[in-house]
Amino acid sequence: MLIKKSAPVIATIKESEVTDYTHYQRRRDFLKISGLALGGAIGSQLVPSLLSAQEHEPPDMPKFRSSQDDHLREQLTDEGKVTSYNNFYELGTGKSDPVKNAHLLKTRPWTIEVGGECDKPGVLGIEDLLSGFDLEERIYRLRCVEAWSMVIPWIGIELGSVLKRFQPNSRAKYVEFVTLMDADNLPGQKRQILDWPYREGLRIDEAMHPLTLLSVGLYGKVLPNQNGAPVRLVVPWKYGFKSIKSIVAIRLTEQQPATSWNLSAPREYGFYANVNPEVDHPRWSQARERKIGHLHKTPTEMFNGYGEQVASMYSQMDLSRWY
Ligand SMILES: Nc1nc2c(c(=O)[nH]1)N[C@H]1C(S)=C(S)[C@@H](COP(=O)(O)O)O[C@H]1N2
Ligand SMILES: [Mo]
Repeated sequence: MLIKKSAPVIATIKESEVTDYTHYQRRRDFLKISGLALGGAIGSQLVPSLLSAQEHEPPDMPKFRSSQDDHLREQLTDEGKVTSYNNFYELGTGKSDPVKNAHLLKTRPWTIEVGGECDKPGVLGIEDLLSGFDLEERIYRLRCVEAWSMVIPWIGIELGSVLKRFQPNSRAKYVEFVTLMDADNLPGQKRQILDWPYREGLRIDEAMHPLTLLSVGLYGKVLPNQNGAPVRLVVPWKYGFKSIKSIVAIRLTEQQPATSWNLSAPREYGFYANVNPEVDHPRWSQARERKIGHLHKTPTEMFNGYGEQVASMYSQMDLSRWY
């Protein structure tokens, strides 16, 4: 009878539409929910409250194409670590602050304003992004400038395919990204930790590179708030601070945009910030990194291991120098 009471919850799961992986995840979610119902013996009262809570939450992750990268899949960082050890200064500077304060980030309604040097500027609603593009899973290494790393199964869309819809013109040499500004709700923005809102940028060829992702999910699910919901950038060959979270604006520009970390400490955080074991941060070495969940440090790879795909973009740069 428990199953019957929970039926409205199951009804949202269209098994024929999801990959094996999301099926597995949703089954786990369903078991969690029915476990809850069992615990609170007054199941009939619990179900309506669960449903009304769901109305205010983002929808389930739509269908996506799974990654075939079995090699990286074997190295995945635990989901619990990916979603509880975070850098998201708007939600606090401690690693466990973002998950604690995640509820303070309001992700609906959500739009991304796309403008600047393009022929078709416009506004992209998060629902259009989720339904109007092919979603795919990409398992990427993420290397933070603080010398730790993770392996994360993102779900997203190539940024280039999104940008093309807005028809960048010939003056578009760079792309600027801006995070939500909401000092009333985001505790970090009440303090002058950074020059808010958080801003990042890429050169246009980096933005159009097929590895560059706009991510809307991870581990088969909608992106958790602490990881930058509802949409964040992922640029796997660059230090993690380039992968800006909770994006509300994208602007195509002729000049290199100012970026938050570069503004706050220009000697420590460059615009390019390509992962480079040979160029140390002024205050620590970048030669090795700590993979979260592993005991020993491992050597850092040039371009975080993506050199084969991206090195040609930097053939004019002296890679022993800092950028
Ligand atoms: N808006 C915003 N984006 C951000 C940050 C931030 O503080 N604010 N931190 C960055 C840093 S330093 C890293 S390492 C990654 C961390 O992403 P994760 O918490 O999903 O692992 O997000 C990046 N994007
Ligand atoms: Mo970082």
